[in-house]
Amino acid sequence: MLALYHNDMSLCAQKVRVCLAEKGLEWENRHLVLRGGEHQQPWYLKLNRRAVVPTLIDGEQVVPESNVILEYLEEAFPDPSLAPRDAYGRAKMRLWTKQLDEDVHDASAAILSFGIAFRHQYLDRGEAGRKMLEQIPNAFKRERRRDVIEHGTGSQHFVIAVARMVLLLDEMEEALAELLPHQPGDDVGNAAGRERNHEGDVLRRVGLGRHRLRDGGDRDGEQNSAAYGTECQHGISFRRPRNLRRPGCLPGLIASA
Ligand SMILES: N[C@@H](CCC(=O)N[C@@H](CS)C(=O)NCC(=O)O)C(=O)O
Repeated sequence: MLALYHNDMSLCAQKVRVCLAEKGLEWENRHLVLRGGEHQQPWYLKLNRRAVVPTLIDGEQVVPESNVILEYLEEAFPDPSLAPRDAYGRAKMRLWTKQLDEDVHDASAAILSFGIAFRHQYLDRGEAGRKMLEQIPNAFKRERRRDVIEHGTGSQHFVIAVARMVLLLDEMEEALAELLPHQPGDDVGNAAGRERNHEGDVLRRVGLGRHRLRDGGDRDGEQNSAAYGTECQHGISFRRPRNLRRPGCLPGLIASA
């Protein structure tokens, strides 16, 4: 029987649980408490040297890395298939999963979670939190995390992560739009309205409502202003790499270079 070391809130584990469910596979639940550092224990490092979840166990075989696990499950349990059948379709699929490993998950999604929420758990735990940080095996990840725990939304990594996530959402929207039939009522005006809604959604999702960025009135607003200020302080600016959206969708955060 399959077993999965995972965590309920983990994005990477969710992908695998969805895949297991879609394929109707039984699996043994081996839940790890990340805030308790269970994933950093020596016994788990033998299964997953990067000290992260998920890890799939199939008999004697140990498979870490969520995207690798998904491909493993697809090959080991091909029915029902969840991947495109043709080579080009699979290439396109891998272009999406590759982005997650390159810079979307660790350098962006995790940085947003830590900058807004999880940093408080580390800070509240004092020495124990510092120890957990020091035990992160990957030095790039450790130093990014150290910075975002210390500076929260004011970390330059947080600002970069917001821009990276917006780019991903734009690419997803573009890909999804290609699948949707053209609506008869579509015109430039409607498209602009949808675009504004999309931008508002993105900003709200990362806790950076546009109005808050501008007036910074409440407590969150102050933090958001801090993020904006940091962008200026670090001199980071982003040019939207595509002409899909009008420029300046994230005022202040994404400025033209
Ligand atoms: N590239 C890995 C990333 C796994 C990962 O970072 N998992 C997170 C949860 S989504 C984790 O275990 N975080 C604990 C930590 O970084 O200390 C994968 O796709 O499996």
